Amino acid sequence: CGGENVREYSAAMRPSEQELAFDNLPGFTRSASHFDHAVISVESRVWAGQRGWKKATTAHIVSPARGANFVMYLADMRDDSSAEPAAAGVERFALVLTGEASVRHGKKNIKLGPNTYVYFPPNSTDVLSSEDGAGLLIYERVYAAGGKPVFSHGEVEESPLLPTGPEVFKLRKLLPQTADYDFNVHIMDFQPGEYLWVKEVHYNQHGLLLLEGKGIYRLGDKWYPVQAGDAIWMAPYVPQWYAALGSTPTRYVIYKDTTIDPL
Ligand code: UGY
Ligand code: MN
Repeated sequence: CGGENVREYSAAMRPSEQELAFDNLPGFTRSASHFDHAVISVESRVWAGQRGWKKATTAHIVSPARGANFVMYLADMRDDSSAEPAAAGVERFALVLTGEASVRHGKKNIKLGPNTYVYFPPNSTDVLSSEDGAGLLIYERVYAAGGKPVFSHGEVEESPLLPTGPEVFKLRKLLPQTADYDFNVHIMDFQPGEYLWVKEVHYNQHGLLLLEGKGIYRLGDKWYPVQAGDAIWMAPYVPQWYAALGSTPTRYVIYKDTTIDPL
């Protein structure tokens, strides 16, 4: 035996030498879709053009097509791209993930670098653009609160930390907590080993993007390993719980509808 006919089966003994990675397994994905939740992991993004977005593509993650009262999508703005205002009656929130965007608001030209956000109230005519490209997370919903929400923008890190009762995670809310707003956007930070104290079940809906770190998300009776870049849809009343794992902190951004009487 031996010579040219030697045939070794090293995949079982030395998988890394064969570039065998769990992520590259053909057809394998952690993405999952159920009536009350979905995991849309990084490898499942589908980019397409969208009306109103010039020199940009978008990847939708959540929309009313799955029963949500909002849309959540990523926008990949290339050089000299722009976004027309949202449709009449629709409010829009954008978090800058990468690059730089700008907003012309009245006479002001506002620059928005990574980790900044902007909120456009319904019927805003402000145009969002990018000279050199930007990656954005966008939430939109048909405004339903009957108040007077106003244009705002800011830096995530400058938003104050809020009390969280028995919870250990750090919490920021990027929109004012008044009845003028029908949703808020929370930024939540966990150290490795920290987890949600409340095993939450609530009427509110969520659209979540994991920005940093990794851990386990429990949704209904399923347990999902998740990492930075993954997104999650949570329908009303889905049991939800998270534990941050690994050696680096978790940060996620999460949409939560508010102030509407559930009846
Ligand atoms: O505010 C919330 O409902 C939030 N703590 N939920 C979550 O992180 N799944
Ligand atoms: Mn929740």
